[in-house]
Amino acid sequence: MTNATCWREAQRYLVGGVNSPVRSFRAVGGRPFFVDRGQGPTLWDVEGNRYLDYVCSWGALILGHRPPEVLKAVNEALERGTTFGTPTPWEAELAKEISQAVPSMEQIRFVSSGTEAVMSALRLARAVTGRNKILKFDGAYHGHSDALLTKAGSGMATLGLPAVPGVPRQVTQDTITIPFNDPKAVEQMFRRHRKQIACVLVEPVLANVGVIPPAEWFLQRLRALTKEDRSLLIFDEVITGFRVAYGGAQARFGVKPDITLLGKVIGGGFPVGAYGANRRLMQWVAPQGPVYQAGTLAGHPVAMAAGLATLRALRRPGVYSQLEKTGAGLRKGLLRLSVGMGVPIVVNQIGGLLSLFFRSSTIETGKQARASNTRRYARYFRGMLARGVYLPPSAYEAWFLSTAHGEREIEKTLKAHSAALEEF
Ligand code: KE4
Repeated sequence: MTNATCWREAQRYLVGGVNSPVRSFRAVGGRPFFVDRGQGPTLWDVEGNRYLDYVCSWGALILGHRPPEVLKAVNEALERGTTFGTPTPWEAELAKEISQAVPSMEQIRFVSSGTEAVMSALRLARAVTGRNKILKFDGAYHGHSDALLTKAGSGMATLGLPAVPGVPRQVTQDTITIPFNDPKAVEQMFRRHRKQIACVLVEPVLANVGVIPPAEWFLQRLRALTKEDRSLLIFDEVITGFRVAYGGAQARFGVKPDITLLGKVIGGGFPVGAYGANRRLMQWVAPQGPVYQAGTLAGHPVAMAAGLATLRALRRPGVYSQLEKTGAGLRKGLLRLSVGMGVPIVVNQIGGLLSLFFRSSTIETGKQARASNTRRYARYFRGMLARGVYLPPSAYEAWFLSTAHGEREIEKTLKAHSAALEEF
């Protein structure tokens, strides 16, 4: 079995050879490799080639591949069965663990993806407020539900899709998109659409157009404006949740949203999403209330076990300071080497989340990120891959570090970085 034969088969039976567009290498050239297995920070493809993994399943694997405590929990769960379609104790156990870490999530509903969490939360916000307008930010990506497929990040930015056919205008006409970190735009929108906005949906750290942390005032201002306007503030923490701090971005920045969305890390490598809020809001969700939302495998027992084992491992002292130290060390090394070689780059980093842009001035908005040199990123990506370092195959995706990335991995990355830039 070779990467080439796998790719031929994949293209025959799977659209574009992939099950999610951003995996297609379309934006960076070449074709994807096919993974045979992973361990810690490393992937091996079907030909035995080894890669240092900075994608980590798009952020889900914060403990790296096959962490022993997660494997143990999953195997124990499998001894009892796979899925039962009934309540199990583990759903409430994981919900309790999350709620203790993220107190704004008094009550939680598990779903099977981040997209489902987002679309359910929007439905809830519109029901509770009786309003329809959604305010979101240019470059953010909140999954692929119709109302949000306008000026989105991630795969839409990667493939340069400004809008998506098949999404009726009527569905997106109530979605307002403004620049992230832009004080005037936010104030203006709340004036123009006073008492019409159901919710502000924000990635508290933009991570789908590259990584862009919030300006000092940004999240606090959104909180104040939504309170005043009686609209709801929704933090999409599918990426930042349990990544930038154990309590997520809301803990790190001290701003409490009305509704929080989670995914990735809380599933420990299995398909899980979640939305949660205070009891008053969540009581609107069926079967308690009229806002219908459901899912065959929601709260999947094996996924709950994997998520619980992951969060318990993340609770250990020093985990986040280690991620911060590794992330900051990598950023410093990348910048130092690039300056020495006269190749201007920007590296935005927060905790174990970072991205590298080929651009000389700072990047604080989606527009500035999109003005970075993506052709250079594509060449850099190929140069790094040829040296066994697998970066996200898109200039608009984040690099995800895991607790399995240590000194040795940073050294290998910086060595490859130097050699790849030599070729510029
Ligand atoms: P999923 O439906 O892909 O589980 O989650 C959607 C989603 C929601 N909110 C945020 C902030 C997200 O980043 C995502 C999904 N993230 C992308 C990576 N940037 C998923 C990768 C992919 O689409 O294959």
